Amino acid sequence: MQTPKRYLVTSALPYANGPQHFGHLAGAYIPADVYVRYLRMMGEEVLFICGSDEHGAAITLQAKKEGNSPRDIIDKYHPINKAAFQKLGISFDIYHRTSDPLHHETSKAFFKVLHEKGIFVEKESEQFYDEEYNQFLADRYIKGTCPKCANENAYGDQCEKCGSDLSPTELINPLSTLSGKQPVLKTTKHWYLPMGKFQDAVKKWVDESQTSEKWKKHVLGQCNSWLDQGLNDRSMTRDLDWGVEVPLPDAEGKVLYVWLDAPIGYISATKALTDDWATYWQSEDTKLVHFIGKDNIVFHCIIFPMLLQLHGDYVLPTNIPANQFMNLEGDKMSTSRNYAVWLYEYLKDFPDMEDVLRYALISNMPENKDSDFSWKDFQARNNNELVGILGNLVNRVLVLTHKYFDGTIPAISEEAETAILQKAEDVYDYLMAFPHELDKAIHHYEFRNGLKELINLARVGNKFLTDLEPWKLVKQDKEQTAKILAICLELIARLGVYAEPFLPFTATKIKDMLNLDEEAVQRVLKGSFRVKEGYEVSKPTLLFKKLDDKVIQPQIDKLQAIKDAKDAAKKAELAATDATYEPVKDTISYEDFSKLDIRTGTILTAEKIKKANKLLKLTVDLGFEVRTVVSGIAKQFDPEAIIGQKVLFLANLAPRKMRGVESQGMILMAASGEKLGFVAAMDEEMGNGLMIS
Ligand code: B3M
Ligand code: ZN
Repeated sequence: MQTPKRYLVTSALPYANGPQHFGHLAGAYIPADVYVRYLRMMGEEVLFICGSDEHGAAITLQAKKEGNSPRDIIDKYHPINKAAFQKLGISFDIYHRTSDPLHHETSKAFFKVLHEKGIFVEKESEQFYDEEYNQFLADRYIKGTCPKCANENAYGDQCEKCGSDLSPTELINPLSTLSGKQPVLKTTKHWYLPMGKFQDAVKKWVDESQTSEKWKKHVLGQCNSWLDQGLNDRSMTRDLDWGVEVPLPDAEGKVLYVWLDAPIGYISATKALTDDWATYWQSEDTKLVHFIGKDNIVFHCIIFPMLLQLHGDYVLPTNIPANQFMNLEGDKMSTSRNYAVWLYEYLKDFPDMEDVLRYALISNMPENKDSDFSWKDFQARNNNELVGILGNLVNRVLVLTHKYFDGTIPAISEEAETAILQKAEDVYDYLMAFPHELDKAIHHYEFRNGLKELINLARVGNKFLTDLEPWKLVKQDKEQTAKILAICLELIARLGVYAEPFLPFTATKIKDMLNLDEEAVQRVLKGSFRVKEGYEVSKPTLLFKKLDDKVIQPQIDKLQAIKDAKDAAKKAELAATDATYEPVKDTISYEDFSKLDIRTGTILTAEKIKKANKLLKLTVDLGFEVRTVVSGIAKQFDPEAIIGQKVLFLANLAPRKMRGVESQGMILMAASGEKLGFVAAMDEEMGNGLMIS
């Protein structure tokens, strides 16, 4: 795309079925907010759209759990989430709701256009039905064992353990979550999107998108893997009594699939915000960017774009910079186990510390791989970086300006000016380069790096002060001291301005203390802000305060208690099973062990071997070479599912022929009876060919 005329930025619409936690915030809301605030600051035209996703089984299941109606649920959680986002400075232009009549109208009209174009395929099929509750079961109402990874808690549409996309009939031992009983199959009619038919156009768009703005590797990887496997028909309607009614005469009791109506929610929210919505959604020079978590990639990168293409008159996203997941104290966040830090809790326990959370989450944002939030890291970042570097610099400079000059910079002679400017060269170099580096980081969706640039600027300021020691110099040369402080004030002004996207509350405080008005802010942005004689600053108030263990430890303890409960439950479960373990083999010497050449590797390709139902033929990248092996894992793993899997590989096992294929080594597996698992607790980035010793 040429330079865009306007930006349309969306954050995933959270289900209004519960409160939001740190993981959500770091995934789709903070990054979008940093991006949008930066664009606004640079004078771009931008709309920032979000709202509650109020349909789907996520809502009805929660209603059942709380013994309330779906309406009660959404009316309870919508305001909670809206308020938490607002408190944390997430600057949506609108936080809409998909239960709004305008959204229902918009979604119905969208569906109708596609229906009239003859895009959907009507199909009768057998679907699970709960005879006790007299209702068809939406995918999420069915649980069972995943056919790909044997996870016993897979849902009818997806296994959250291995990420496989499933259909309910694929589940082994499916059970209704309503009655807990085995459901029966019954015929029903639905409208399907034949995605296979339209996938080439999506593929073309995905490929071409990369020439204007490369997508993140993990996003593109997921898209290509979906497209390479070939897309299946996907039903766009559901048998459910909660959602947007299907606008057709023969569709009573049916609603639109939630993943059809939810993304249309971005459009209806824009409509609710402005009459000018079509300019945003239907002009080529709009840059549309969706911020989401990685579990939403397929919907935003394939299905919704396909629907938009088929509708025919909408812009498609330029980028979908999905984030990965954020863990918590080394463990996966989990709503069902209550293992998370909820935003409303944080806001209560840490009043007036919104920016500290933003800082900690951005510093640790899972931009390209999963990350981990820990309270110790939170504390350290607050104490060492916000208090120790940023707050310290601002405070020192303002205190000194008041102490020596009553808060007003005096006149400075030319010699004094030149003398200090020579010493400040590094500072100026950094000041000049900084806006470009920041701009690059933001436009590449590298918010962690952007924030690093900001804090480095404060580091440079601190070093400048420490090197030049104005508190000593002041006794001999007041003019030079004034110039040092003037330079520091210029630096702080930049911090105040450019902190806005990241730390909006702090940015305002700094700007207020420096008495920077809008016109001065503009000069800072143009790089032409200079502190001259008569420049006046207010008395400083502390920007951040130290957090001590007394405040942090209870948070750690709270999470530890949840972990302990989980471990205890696991132990009890193990004790209750009659699992037997192989006895430990005879002791060997280190020399014996060292004969094994075990390497790290990655599975490159996998295919079934004809007429051998247990065997897969694999190739494994060992870094220094690629090996072919035959492995007896076909019953447990689908070939497509294990491509890219990290493995440990016995590289010096004598080759042998199996079914006509020479097997050149062995993949190490953990085994218990028929159950098999890969043994490779390796970092994503760990290379191939490393020796295990
Ligand atoms: N509500 C899923 C989620 O919260 C879904 C996002 C909709 S975005 C259009 O993860
Ligand atoms: Zn699975």
